[in-house]
Amino acid sequence: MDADWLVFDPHPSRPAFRVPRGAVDAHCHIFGPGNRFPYAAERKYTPCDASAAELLALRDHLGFACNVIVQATCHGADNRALVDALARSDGRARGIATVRADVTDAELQALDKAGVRGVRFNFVKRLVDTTPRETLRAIAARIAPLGWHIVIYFESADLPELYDFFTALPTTLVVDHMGRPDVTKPVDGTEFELFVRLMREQPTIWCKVSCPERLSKSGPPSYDDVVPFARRLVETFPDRVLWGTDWPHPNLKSHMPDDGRLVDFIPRIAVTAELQRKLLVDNPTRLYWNRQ
Ligand code: 0GY
Repeated sequence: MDADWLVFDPHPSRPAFRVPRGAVDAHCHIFGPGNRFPYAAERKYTPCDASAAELLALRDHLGFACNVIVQATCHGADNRALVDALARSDGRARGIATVRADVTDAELQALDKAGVRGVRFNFVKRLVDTTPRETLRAIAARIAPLGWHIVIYFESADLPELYDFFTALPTTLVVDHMGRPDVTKPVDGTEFELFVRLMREQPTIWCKVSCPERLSKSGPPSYDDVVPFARRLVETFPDRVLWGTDWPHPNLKSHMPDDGRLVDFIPRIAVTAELQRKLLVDNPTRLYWNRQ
C-alpha cells in the first residue's frame, strides 16, 4: 500500500439524514482483495483492500438499497473483482467496467449478464495514460448496441478541449463529480458555466453531484464551498443527477471522510423531498435497473 494514501474510515457514523427507501449509492468502488484479484501492472496507485463484503455492510449501515460499483483505475481492464462483487449483491448492484477495444462480443455479453451497464473513460492524467480518441470511439461503438452508457471522468480545466469529443459520443454520458469544478471560482463563472452549458445542450448527459471531500478547499465536515455547485446542478437538472459516496475514497491524501457525514451532505444540495427522491431513487433506478 502507498504510504501517502489514507485508509477508509472503518467506523463511519450513522447519518442523521434518512435516505428514501430504494436509495442508490451510484458511485463507489471495491479494491481487491489484492491476493485474489491482483491490482493492474499499469496502476498509478496501490490502494488498501476494500472488499465487496465491506461495501455491502456500508450500504446497509448508511440505509441504502443498492450500489453502482465503478471499476477503479488500479484494476485496469481486469473486471473480475467487479463481477465478483456484482454476483454477491443479489441484483442490488450494477457495474461500470473498463474495457479495451479488442474486447470480444462474448466478453461484453458476459459483463452485461453480470450487471454491467456501462464503461468508464478516464481523462484524469494522474490516474491513467492517455488512450487515443479513435480507440475510445471504437469502444463506444461496441458498447452502444447493448444500451450501455459511458461514465466520463475529467478535470474542469480540460473540458474546453474535450467538449466536442463528448458531444459526438453515441451513448448517454454520466459525468463523475460534476466535472471536478474548481470551487474557488464563482459558481456562475466561465468555467462552471461551460459545464452547465454541456448539460443543457445535451439532454443525454447526466452527472454525479458527488465528492465534496475531493473538491472542497474549505474542508470537512461541512464542505461549504461545494454546496452551491452541487445545488445548482440538482435544481437545474433534477432528472439527470446521481449521488454516490465514492467509498473507499481512492487517492485521498488530505483527510478521510466519515461516510455518515457525507450522507448528511445530501439534504444541503437536494433541499426538498422530491429532489432527494429523484437524486437517490428515481434517476439511478431508471438508468441502471429499468433498461428499455
Ligand atoms: C474516484 C476518483 C479517483 C480515482 C479513481 O478509478 C480511480 O482510480 O476514480 C481520483 O483519484 O480522483 O472517483 O474514485
